[in-house]
Amino acid sequence: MSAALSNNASRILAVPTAGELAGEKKMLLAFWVTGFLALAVGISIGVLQSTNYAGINLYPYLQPFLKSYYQGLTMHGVLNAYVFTFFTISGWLMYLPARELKLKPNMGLAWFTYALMLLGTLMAAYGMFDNSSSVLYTMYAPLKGSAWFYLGITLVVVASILPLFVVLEMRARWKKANPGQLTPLVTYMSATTLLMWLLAALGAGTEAVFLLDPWSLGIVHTIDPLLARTLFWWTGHPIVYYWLMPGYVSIYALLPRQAGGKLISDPLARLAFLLLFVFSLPVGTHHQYTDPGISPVMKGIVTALTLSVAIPSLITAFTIALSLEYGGRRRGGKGLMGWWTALPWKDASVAAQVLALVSFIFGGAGGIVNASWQLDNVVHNTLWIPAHFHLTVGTMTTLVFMGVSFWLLPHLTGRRLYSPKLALWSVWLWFLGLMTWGFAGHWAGMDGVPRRAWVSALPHDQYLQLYGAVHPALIIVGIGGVIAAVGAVLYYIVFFGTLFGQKDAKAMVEIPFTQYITSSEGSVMARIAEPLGLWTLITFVITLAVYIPVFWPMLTHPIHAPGFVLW
Ligand code: HAS
Ligand code: CU
Repeated sequence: MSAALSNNASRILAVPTAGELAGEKKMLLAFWVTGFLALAVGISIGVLQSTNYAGINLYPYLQPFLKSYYQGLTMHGVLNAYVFTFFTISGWLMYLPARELKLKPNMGLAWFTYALMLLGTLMAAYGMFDNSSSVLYTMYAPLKGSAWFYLGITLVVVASILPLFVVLEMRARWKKANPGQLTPLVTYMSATTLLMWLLAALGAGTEAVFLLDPWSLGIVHTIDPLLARTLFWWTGHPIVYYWLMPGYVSIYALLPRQAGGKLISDPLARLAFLLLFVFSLPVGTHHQYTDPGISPVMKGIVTALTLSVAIPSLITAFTIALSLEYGGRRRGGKGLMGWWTALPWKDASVAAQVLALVSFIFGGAGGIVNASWQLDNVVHNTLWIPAHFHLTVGTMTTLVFMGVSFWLLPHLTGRRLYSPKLALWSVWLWFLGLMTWGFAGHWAGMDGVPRRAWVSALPHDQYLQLYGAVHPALIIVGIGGVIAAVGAVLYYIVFFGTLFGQKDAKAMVEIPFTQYITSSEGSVMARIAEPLGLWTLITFVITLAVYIPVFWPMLTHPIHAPGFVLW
């Protein structure tokens, strides 16, 4: 009887064979290598932007590859913020649940996602490299790019939704074989992230399919800039949590074990993810506090809602600080802060993730300033904003993923990590570079230095006349960028050194899934958080309740603007 049951269970489950496991590893490797290659190009261009602010104009030396600062900035934003994140996150959120549930994912769909994303990336890259689409990564109409660019981005976004179906299908299979049980934590986190992203992508998806694509193809001749921007920010805010939450997956579910301890509470982790899901969606218009055409009442409501979205990150700060303290004390740390120094700082993977958390304290604090409508008026469209996001997506996504790659690449390839020492150096330099950049960028922003400005192209006396008073801050911005770039060079030496390095049987490290001090067994919170379909519906209704009053005046008073090509 029990043999029959277990046969039945394993038939429902479709447990992967060793060969199939190797195939899954290949799939994730393809996603990560492609994502990190895009990041390498993006980072190289980033250095030029930092030196631009320091007053050094390197663009004339880069003809014919880069025509302008704006072309470079578009590539930097698209490659880092979209291509790098979409590839790495898609692979990561399919592979980890598969390993946690010990199930075979739908590999056909996984590879189709990869192929579609690659096709979209190549199309968008063509539109950027031929300098037809220097519209920056926010794609604000009526700046007009080429159809290659918009159609490419459309495909990339569509592809990024598909991993959701891979994860939901595995979850359903697992639930069928384990009736009444709660979804295991990593799968829960992955599914919430991807469901959030499904709702989030509706905004930019609608903008692309109904506004940008037909306009760039010449099917329609004008565009509504306000409607386009508002649809963009429907997605453009929650996308930052789509970047954050996969990093949090590692921070909650893996880092505590890597640090020698356990996660303090599984139900709290679920609560944090659930709140991120619900609160991320309705607040996109906080990027439009200075836009006309949106009522001040809605801006006030969105301010309050945006401050709420900080709550799950504050929960994370305390839960993770305690989990790290537990790990540090188990490793012999004594006294008030002895646990901190007792953490395994020589392990580059741990160091990267803990340093990312440290910088996120400042990134998050800046976010709370931005969220506050009146304060945002001081910093909006200044260098403060890039400083904010380099201390968030530049760390909580990028630095965490760099840290993850130090165990993941050996795990996927069976090769030894190339030079753990260099890995540690790369992490510290990236951290120091971004912290320096972040500090100086916030400073310059408060003094009114605009973001997205080719300031180094000004005649030098004019540059000094305009920005001389903040020149020290701008020079530090340049230095920060260069330090981070040196860190990146070391990182890629380790990255490729590992990919082409020595095979090592011991390098097949296991995934460091953590244990919990408080598990979700018997937790009312975990039960409430479990029905993801219901939570998706609730989130969608709340989002519509906030957005219908925002869109209504735009739809009843449309704007018809012709396109501009300013470069
Ligand atoms: Fe943001 C603009 C508000 C978080 C990214 N944001 C941006 C842009 C990007 C971005 C890319 O309300 C620019 C878009 C553009 O190009 O125009 N942001 C927030 C708020 C948060 C926030 C309230 N942002 C992020 C994250 C991002 C990101 C995360 C990427 C991943 N942001 C805004 C607003 C704007 C904005 C406005 C528009 C501004 C404008 O004028 O255009 C919150 O989610 C932040 C909450 C975070 C915290 C920090 C918690 C700390 C933790 C670390 C704990 C440390 C430990 C280590 C455990 C409250 C979790 C132990 C250490 C010990 C010492 C013990
Ligand atoms: Cu936002």
